[in-house]
This record gives sequence, structure tokens and C-alpha cells, in this order.
Amino acid sequence: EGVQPQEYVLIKMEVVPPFPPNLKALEGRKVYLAAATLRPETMYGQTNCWVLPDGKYGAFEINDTDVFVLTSRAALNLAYQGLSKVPEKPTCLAELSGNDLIGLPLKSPLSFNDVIYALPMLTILTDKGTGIVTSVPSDSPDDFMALQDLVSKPALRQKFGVKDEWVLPFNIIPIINIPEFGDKSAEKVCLDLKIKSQNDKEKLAEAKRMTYLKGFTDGTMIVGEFNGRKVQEAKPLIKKQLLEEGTAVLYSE
Ligand code: A2H
Repeated sequence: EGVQPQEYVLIKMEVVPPFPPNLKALEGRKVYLAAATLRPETMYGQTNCWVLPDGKYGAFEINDTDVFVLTSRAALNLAYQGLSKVPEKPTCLAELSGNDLIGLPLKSPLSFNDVIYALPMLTILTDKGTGIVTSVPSDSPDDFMALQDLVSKPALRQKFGVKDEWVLPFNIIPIINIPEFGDKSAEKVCLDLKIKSQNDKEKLAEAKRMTYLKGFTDGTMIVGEFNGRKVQEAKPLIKKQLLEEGTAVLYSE
């Protein structure tokens, strides 16, 4: 962890009932996969959620109604930030692995896709954020490559029990224009740099460097309520909206 605290927006990705057997203990509650993002303005373009197959997660009681699925590390941090039913003490209702979460149907705020699925990403760090990541392949090179891997490798889908209909058709939704990179900046940069897979760490770091700052400084929204506005202007407005409507919360670490 760095010296400066990082503030994330946690997107509440609601698990659509009925719950599968490994989540039955949670029936009757509002259960959310809580995804940590630095780019709330990209939530229109969500295509899926990412979990680490071997990752350890828990379902934690946040208040009287809400349960968040995330790492116990994040649950402890949240408990000290006022987000736990018992103050400063996380209550785990169910221990889950990433594999238990793969295939869960989710409803996520702002997403143009009505229902999206939890899918495996092999490069998720369990000591950052919540261990849950929302996927926006139009604007995130990591997300683009991880999805590309699943789409192009049937053996990878089979290994993790990913049904074809959870990843296909592979529709990337354009949401932000960056003059230099067009409407699907992540795809363009991944193709330009000839990135082979989600494990191509160095090139992905370069792709992120290229798109991340440009998206913020030069990007324009081409969808949503702030269509036509600069990303710089839209970002805080969208963040505020999500927080006010209760579909997201703040989290620092
Ligand atoms: B971002 P930073 Cl569109 N492991 O959200 C791996 N990656 C993680 C993670 C974890 N445990 N927790 C969060 N992240 C991702 C959107 C997005 C993101 C876009 C473009 C770039 C981007 C949609 N995915 O991040 O190391 C999350 O993906 C580029 C850095 O704390 C989160 O924001 O700076 C970002 O990494 C946080 O990374």
C-alpha cells in the first residue's frame, strides 16, 4: 500500500435471486458484489464482473439490509469506515471462493447491459481494493484482454465453468471518445501494442499508462446523462449521483 490513501468508489453489483446452493444462507437479503473502481464515469459500459477463481471472499453484513461480497481485508477496512452492521467488527455470513461466484447474474448501476455475469480474471490482486472488479472493456486494457482471453479460448472457459452465453456475443460498448484513440480506447491500444493475453504485464502497464491519463484529460462522454461533457467534468457528477442514490459507497485504503 502506498503512503497516500487511495479512495475507491465501490459499485454495488446486485446478485439477482434466486441464489445458487452455495449462497442459500443469504436468501432474503440484498447481496452485492462490491467492485472497487477509480472510473465511476465508465459504468455505462460494464459487460461483466471479475473475480479471482482461487480468491477467498466472504459475504459481510454491512447494515440491516445489505450484504457485500468482498475480501475479509476489505471488510475490516470498511468496518472502520462505518460500513459494518457491528461497528468496527466485520460479520461474515458465508465464506466463498471466487469459483463459487463465477456465473452469478448481476444488476449493476448505470450499466447498459441489464444483467451481467461474474467471470474469472487471473490477475486480480487480493491485497488491493475489494478483490472484486467491474469490467469495462471499452476503456480498461486489463478488462479488454481478460475478456478477449475468455472469448478466444474455449479451453479457458471450460476450465472455469464459464458458459458461452456469459461471454458471447462479445459486445464492447463505446462510452468515451479520446481523440487520439477513438471510441474504444482499450481495444485500440491493446491491438496497437500487440498484447497477447491478460498476463502480458509489461505491455498492459504501458497500455494503461497510455489510456488512463488521456481518458481523463482528453476524454469526452458519448453516452448517458452527461453525453458531450468532458470526462473531467462528468466524473465527479456521476460519482455524486451513484453515492446519492445509494448504488455505490466510498472506500479508502
Ligand atoms: B478500474 P489502482 Cl474503465 N486487482 O475500474 C486488479 N485490479 C483491480 C483491483 C484488484 N484487486 N481492484 C481494482 N482494480 C482495477 C474501471 C477502470 C479501471 C477503467 C480503466 C482503468 C482502470 C473498470 N475496470 O484502472 O492500482 C479497477 O479497474 C486502471 C488502473 O488502485 C480500478 O479502476 O490504481 C483500478 O484497477 C484500480 O487500480
